[in-house]
Amino acid sequence: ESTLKQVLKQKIEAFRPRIQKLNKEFGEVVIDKVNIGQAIGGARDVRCLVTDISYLDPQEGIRFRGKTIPETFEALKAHVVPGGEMPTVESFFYFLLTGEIPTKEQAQEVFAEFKKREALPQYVIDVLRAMPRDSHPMAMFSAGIVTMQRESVFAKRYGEGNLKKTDMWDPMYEDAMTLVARLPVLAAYIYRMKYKGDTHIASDASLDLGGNFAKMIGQVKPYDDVARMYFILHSDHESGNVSAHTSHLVASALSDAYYSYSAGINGLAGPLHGLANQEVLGWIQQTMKKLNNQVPSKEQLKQFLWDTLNSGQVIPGYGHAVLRKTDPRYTAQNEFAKKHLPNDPLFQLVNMIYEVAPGVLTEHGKTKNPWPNVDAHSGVIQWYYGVREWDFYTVLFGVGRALGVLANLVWDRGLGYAIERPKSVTTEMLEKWAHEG
Ligand code: FCX
Repeated sequence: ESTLKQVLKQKIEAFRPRIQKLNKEFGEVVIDKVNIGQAIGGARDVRCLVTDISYLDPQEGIRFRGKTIPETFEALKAHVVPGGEMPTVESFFYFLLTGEIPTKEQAQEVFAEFKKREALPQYVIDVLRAMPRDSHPMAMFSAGIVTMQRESVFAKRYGEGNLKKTDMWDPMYEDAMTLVARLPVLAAYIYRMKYKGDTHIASDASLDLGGNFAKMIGQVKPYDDVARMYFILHSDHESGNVSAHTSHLVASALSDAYYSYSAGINGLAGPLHGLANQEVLGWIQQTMKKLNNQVPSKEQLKQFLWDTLNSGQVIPGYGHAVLRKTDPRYTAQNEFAKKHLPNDPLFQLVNMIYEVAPGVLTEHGKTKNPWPNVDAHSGVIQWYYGVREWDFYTVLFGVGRALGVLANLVWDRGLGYAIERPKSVTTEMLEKWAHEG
């Protein structure tokens, strides 16, 4: 049994009494109340989910296991790949799951586990190939994931009829490890099949998850670091976002990781969520096209932003349901780009949008947050390195998001979280309560 699994077992067992005590002794303590606006408005800000993997502060942004993004990178610096600047996804996943920084040996074990599990079954390839080639890569990604459900260790063990609730995290962990290991291979297969003339590059047994992904899609250094950075930055954003929440909700019915994460991917595919990174690039390209590929002036840019808003569209990459400042995931990418592509015209345009859009959105007066989110930046770095098929960008998000979602699902099982079942009311009831004040 791997060290990671042993550490997890001990951590979960030590943690479980905290949840049991809270539930039994303090279950009645009120932590929030809900108003009509929240019932109609997507349960915004209602505190009704629990996770210890990450926490999103409206002002400072995400913390993974208590650490900000710069602190996370700093803590994992022993796991930076030689010659690069980003830590391995393997070491980060260990950290997300356990809250501990792994030793070199522990990270190496994760690496070996992933290698053992990563091969994409032929039947997945057959399913992908049966889909129309112009299917959106997110539809292919989701289908590929759900197709592998037949291999779920959780579903099998549950079906055997003697799986104790306190042991459920174990087969969930097994499925999570297999899925994380296979997702980059699945994503790379889709990429090469759809966009690179159906030519494929074999997985390299010597490369870590990020480096191997870069190689399999046909990229060279420093794109391996771009891949590691992307997967880490997109991993987790607490529990209420659509992809994480969907996965948690589906898993709460004791559906396995394949069903759950495929569902999460379907949510990530929406333009208000993960698809925004593809939309940003589309928007930028459209803007450049109108100007015969010249970088616009600030005045012109302001006009384009207003045109977008006036036509009833959102400015993709700006605004957030929880954040109220610039997303530190945007900042991390911006710093990387400053170092590696300072003179890229699209990068300069992204910076110009950052100077202009918050003012326009503030004047427009609707959004509660005029600042950029993660998606405002991600496409431009991909484009620079030659990954220009922008409908693939959300798949990259999806490979990364699995790290957080699946870590959460393992803990959900470990702590025995209940099937989700919020209560709905009728409009008539709302009107009655509105009338009563
Ligand atoms: N451009 C124009 N209008 C915006 C806007 C934007 N970027 N962001 C919010 N608004 C509008 C909303 O559409 C809403 O208008 P309405 O009252 O007419 O419905 C109003 O401002 C209030 O919305 P707000 O409370 O600020 O934001 P929400 O929590 O409802 O929505 C998202 C949050 C992220 C969905 C919203 O800001 C948006 O649509 N942004 C653009 C798409 C995007 O970038 N999504 C990616 C987010 C993220 F990081 C991710 O999940 O990947």
